[in-house]
Amino acid sequence: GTAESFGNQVKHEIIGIDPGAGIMKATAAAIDQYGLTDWKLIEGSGAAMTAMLDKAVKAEKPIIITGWTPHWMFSKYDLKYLEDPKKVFGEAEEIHTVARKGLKEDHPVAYEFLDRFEWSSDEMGEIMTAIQEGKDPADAAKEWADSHGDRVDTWTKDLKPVSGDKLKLSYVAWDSEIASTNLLEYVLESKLGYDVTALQVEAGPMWTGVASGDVDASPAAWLPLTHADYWTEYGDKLEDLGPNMTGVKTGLVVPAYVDVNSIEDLK
Ligand code: PBE
Repeated sequence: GTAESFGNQVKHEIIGIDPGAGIMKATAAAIDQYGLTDWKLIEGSGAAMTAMLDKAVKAEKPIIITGWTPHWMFSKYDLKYLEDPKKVFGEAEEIHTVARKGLKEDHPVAYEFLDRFEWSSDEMGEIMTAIQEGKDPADAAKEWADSHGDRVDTWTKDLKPVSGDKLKLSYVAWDSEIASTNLLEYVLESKLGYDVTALQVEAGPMWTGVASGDVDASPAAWLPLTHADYWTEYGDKLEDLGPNMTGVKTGLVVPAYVDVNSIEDLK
């Protein structure tokens, strides 16, 4: 049938990203729960995955990837999520900001800003698209912040800038998190007077850094499902500042021209 030939065409390979990403665990669970015994999940990186997607779409070839929203790939290409009737990829996912314990006492201004910070996937999409089109991430974040002063004001209103206090953020090189972290870094530095280091790390170290107190905060905690394992292990060793974005999503994604609509069809 259609799905069988699709599987053969893509060699039963799902193009994944970095092994620490929650979406990799969810995909392994999907392979298990939908009985996709022929299928393999290929490890790589967000950048390698989008490069392969770009190549496939340009050639109108079949491909299946681990995808998420917000991501610029959905505005650049005509893509669809495969239906997930077993809800292996969860529902009502959110991105939370997490902070180390004691941040509120040590850096109350940064804490208050990070606690207030929330935005929409469309807003993040504007920064992501600018970066994807070749802009340096720091410049893209600066231009967005400078042209959305009203939004920045709602997060920084009445906060008194500090003078050069050091602050450490951590994030993973996922396109969504590159956008959010660069925005936080710019606002913390240009509006609130901090000297920020943004450490690019793997997903595990991102969580352990905040839990151990080596890192002050991260805007990249996908909950409740995507980072559930990390949350179980580190949730009580850090502070959850709540969602900075709601309505986000992860799943298996194919180009719209692929004739498969549900994960169940991959069997
Ligand atoms: N992602 C993007 C991450 C969270 C942010 C969906 C690739 C993950 O799977 O852990």
